[in-house]
Amino acid sequence: MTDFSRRDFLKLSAAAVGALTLSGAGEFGETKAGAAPNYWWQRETATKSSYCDMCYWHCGIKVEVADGRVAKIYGDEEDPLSQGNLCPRGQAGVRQLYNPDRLKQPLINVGERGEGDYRKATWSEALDYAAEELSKVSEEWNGPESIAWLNHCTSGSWFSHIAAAWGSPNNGGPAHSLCLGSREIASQLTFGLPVGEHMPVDWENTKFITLIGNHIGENTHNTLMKDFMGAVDGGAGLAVVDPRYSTPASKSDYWLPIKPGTDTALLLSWINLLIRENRYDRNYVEKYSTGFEELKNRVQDYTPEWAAEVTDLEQRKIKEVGREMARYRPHAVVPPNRKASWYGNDTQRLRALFILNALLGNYGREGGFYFNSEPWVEDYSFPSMKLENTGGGCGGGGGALGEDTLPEDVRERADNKGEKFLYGSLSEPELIEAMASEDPYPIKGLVVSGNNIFHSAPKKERTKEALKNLEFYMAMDILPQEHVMWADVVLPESTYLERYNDLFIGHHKSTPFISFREPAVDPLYNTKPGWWIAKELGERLGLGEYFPFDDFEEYLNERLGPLGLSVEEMKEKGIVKQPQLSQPYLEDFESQNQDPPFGTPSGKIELYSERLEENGLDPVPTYDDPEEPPDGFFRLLYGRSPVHSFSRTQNNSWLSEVDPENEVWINSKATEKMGLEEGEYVVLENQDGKKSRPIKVKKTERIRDDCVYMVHGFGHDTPEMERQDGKGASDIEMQSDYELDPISGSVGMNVNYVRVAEKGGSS
Ligand SMILES: Nc1nc2c(c(=O)[nH]1)N[C@H]1C(S)=C(S)[C@@H](COP(=O)(O)OP(=O)(O)OC[C@H]3O[C@@H](n4cnc5c(=O)[nH]c(N)nc54)[C@H](O)[C@@H]3O)O[C@H]1N2
Ligand SMILES: Nc1nc2c(c(=O)[nH]1)N[C@H]1C(S)=C(S)[C@@H](COP(=O)(O)OP(=O)(O)OC[C@H]3O[C@@H](n4cnc5c(=O)[nH]c(N)nc54)[C@H](O)[C@@H]3O)O[C@H]1N2
Ligand code: SF4
Ligand SMILES: [Mo]
Repeated sequence: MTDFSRRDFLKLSAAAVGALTLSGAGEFGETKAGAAPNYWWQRETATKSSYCDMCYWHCGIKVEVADGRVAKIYGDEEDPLSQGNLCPRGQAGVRQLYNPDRLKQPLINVGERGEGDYRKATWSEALDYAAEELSKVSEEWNGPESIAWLNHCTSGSWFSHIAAAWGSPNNGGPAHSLCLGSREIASQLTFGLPVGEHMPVDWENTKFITLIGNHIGENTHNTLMKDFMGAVDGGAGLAVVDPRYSTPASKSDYWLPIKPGTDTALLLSWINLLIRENRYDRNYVEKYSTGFEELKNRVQDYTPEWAAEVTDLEQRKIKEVGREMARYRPHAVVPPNRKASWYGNDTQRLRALFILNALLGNYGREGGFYFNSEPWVEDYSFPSMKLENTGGGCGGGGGALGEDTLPEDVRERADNKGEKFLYGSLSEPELIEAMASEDPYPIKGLVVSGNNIFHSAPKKERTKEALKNLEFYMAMDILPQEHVMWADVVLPESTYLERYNDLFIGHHKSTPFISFREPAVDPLYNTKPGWWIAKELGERLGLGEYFPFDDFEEYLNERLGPLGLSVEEMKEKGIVKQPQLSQPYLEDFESQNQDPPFGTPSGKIELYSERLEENGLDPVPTYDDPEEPPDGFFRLLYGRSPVHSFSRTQNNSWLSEVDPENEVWINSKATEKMGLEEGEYVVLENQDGKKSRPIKVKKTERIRDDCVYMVHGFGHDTPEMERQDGKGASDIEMQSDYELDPISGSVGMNVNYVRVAEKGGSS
């Protein structure tokens, strides 16, 4: 019997807001109803230590609490990442906590999947039911590999932990295949080292920067923006390669409005120019790299003259920028972008970018890339698990280049049937395809935590088919996002201001540090922290030995003990920097008679990759033209709003006020041809006839006329979250196609095209 439907859910939310306001915890209610005005000096105040979770940069924060309510969040001055400052999203964390639309209690689906008929449940009811259903799937199908785990939040690693302990290889998240996987694999292939979460660019010493895509300033990772602007303010030259006049392009000395998808040609032509004009760092290349002669032979034809034709850029500008790089080397750097998955040839594009950096002699040199110093923290000593914990968490998924060694009774991952790609962690869209097609084997259970599978993975319709094909689907989230309201069991997590999480282990140049999160306030509603939810579920699945701690302080104390630290001390400090012998540059290794730290088989920078050659792939990047948009269509490009994180903050009252909906950037010449006005609404249609929600036109000369652009994360279909429901359009709705990278398994979504199908509509 249906206890309550979507409509009731809305009513319930409204009632809950009312109740909350009365209890002083309403979204805007700062005082307790009925109480005398409560001035701040009369309040009981406390300062709590944590790190921000509004994005994965994880700036260290201090949280001011007054009478049990969070009053303000600010940057921890001791923290190398925030350095005392937060971006708008970081400050708006308080509105995530007091968002009236939050999930408030566990829910069990009582209708058809996707229709949103739920009944309220207690935690033990929901967890008993979930464990029973997951065990049934495992028994009736093919063991734990019949259940997939998709995680992308700070607590998600506990679900990956269950997957690893139980034995499901189908465990991962979006961070590899939809974000930085190809960049990480390319860096591993070339240098034998990852780029990692916090890109090790030596901004403070650089003299010339070339950004390819990489829209720093719209992509607002706190320290990255500061370091970048510090370099530009300090006089570093800047070239920006982007089909769009992006925020960094507006600060640049050279804007190269490249034809989308042709970047590898440009990079190869710079490699060609450095070699032909003998401007590369010969000593560095001889000393630290292998394969230079092969590289030289293979890039002979990729001249700037040729590239000018292919990329639609001025030959003069290509040459000038190439020569500027050479002039400033090794203090010239071409940082890789983070969202590296664009066109399906991404590992090779990033290989070209890293080879260019190597010719500039900048890797491990001042003003180029430094070597990271990770802090030393011991892992918790869990009993040995069936599989390695490969997935989830944040920013993860670099993907080792080693062989998979699965126990004999565990099947291969379902996402890489027939070894479609060579290396890399789980490819989320390929896993979803496997779930929908039951090929190579049926996956009948799915657990999603902190991953908006309807907004981050292309082919949304296919994702829906995959969900319909499941026997059991559970989601843990903080908001009733559309994909959450398809789940059979919905588990409401406490927000980051209400829970413990694991230590955050980071670095900023030569400063390795750990930061600590404690709950700033008690959880609101009937929500629970992710570690608790995973532990309770794990115990019910017979995996209790993998959660051998009673509470999270006990877990943290075991990790902190060897460092001479404790939870009590960390509550005070928040951040602990480790005095570690730091070797940011190659010369530091040389002065200590140590080999350079390149982790490739040759111990050198591999300009020519024998590993790729052995696998029938190009050992040196080559260039292929991208497919052209069909007649009358534009290529759809997408990026970030500076005040939103992906699709997760559109419902935040402060952030939605600043940026309530997205726009589609269309070149003014094209708008004139189509008779479109600035600010009018249009419906877009893609190459497969998929239509968007109405979106406002931004008429601009800041974009080429063969592509259009929109910010990702809008266009939600979520009646449960009124503030974001139907605002703007979703790029994912238009991304019904993708190209798979044969090296990393990442998926390029810049291969979708749109046209203006209709005028009118509204948001
Ligand atoms: N405010 C905010 N900041 C964020 C995030 C967020 O959600 N909000 N997300 C974070 C995450 S996880 C990521 S991965 C990063 C992503 O941020 P970046 O790594 O900077 O993303 P890119 O894909 O490089 O940037 C998109 C830019 O590439 C351009 N572009 C598109 N196609 C091409 C092309 O063919 N060639 C070239 N040269 N340029 C092209 C677009 O016009 C746009 O300016 O942002 C991070 N920072
Ligand atoms: N079309 C398109 N797709 C993309 C991208 C793009 O630019 N365009 N970008 C790609 C990139 S670079 C990335 S990194 C991925 C990001 O992929 P996702 O991580 O899936 O991105 P979000 O849209 O932020 O979804 C996060 C989900 O976690 C929930 N959530 C937020 N905080 C918490 C929490 O504390 N606990 C729990 N349990 N849940 C929480 C949110 O409500 C939301 O449902 O998307 C990728 N996919
Ligand atoms: S960059 Fe902004 S949202 Fe991200 S962790 Fe820092 S303050 Fe939070
Ligand atoms: Mo990302």
